[in-house]
Amino acid sequence: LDLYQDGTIELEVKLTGIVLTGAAPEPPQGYGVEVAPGLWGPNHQHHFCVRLDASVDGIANCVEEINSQLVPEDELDGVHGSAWRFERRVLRSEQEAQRNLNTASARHWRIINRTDEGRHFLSGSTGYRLEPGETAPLLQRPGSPNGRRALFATRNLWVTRYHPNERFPAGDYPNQHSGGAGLPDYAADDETLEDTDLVVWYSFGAHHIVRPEDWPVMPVTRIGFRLRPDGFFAGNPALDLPPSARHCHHQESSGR
Ligand SMILES: [Cu+2]
Repeated sequence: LDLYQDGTIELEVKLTGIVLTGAAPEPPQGYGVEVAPGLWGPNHQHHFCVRLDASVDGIANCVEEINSQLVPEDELDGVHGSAWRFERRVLRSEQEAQRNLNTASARHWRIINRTDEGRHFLSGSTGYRLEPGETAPLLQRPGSPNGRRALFATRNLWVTRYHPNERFPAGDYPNQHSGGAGLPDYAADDETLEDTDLVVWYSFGAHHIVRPEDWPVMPVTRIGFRLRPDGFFAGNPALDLPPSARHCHHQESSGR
């Protein structure tokens, strides 16, 4: 986890280690890749879910979704066809706040404080943007044991009302329930999510079709996401930083 001088918070998951292998003269077609003579690495995925106990300017928060679209042709004033606009929509309840990425509309989310307690520098509400990174869809049959237990990974974004005992996206005992524990259970009562104490859950995954280069030990693959100030500061917060210590030293030693 890194906090940068422009207010960006980045979570980086780094995957490395030794891939599991099987021994066969040839890997089964489509299920794996040969990594060394007679040795193959099977297809697999790595799924993560991060619990973000959000507080933007206090606990009265909302999460909104932002989608961008081309302006319909019949609304166009100009002739260039390049006009596009975004729409923001507050996710109002726990059932509504189960969302997936959509690259076609550059979808992302924003944790906001629109109450009077929030600082309002400009016309918008105070906010922090959840900026997705690379991810992979969960490939498990919905009714299968894994599919029922890993329901958290079927949505990139979940938002739930804060409850101190709701801490684990796959439930307290991920491998020992028959399905539906964790996030689906937390969201089942469909509590409202407007201007209240929220928990934002972000699920993302790494899709691993093994490469020969992942053998005998895998170089690091990175996945993750960023939280970036979006209406949180009145301008670029990195403009008034003091000069670096190295720069100061140089000025002193050169007598300037
Ligand atoms: Cu892997």
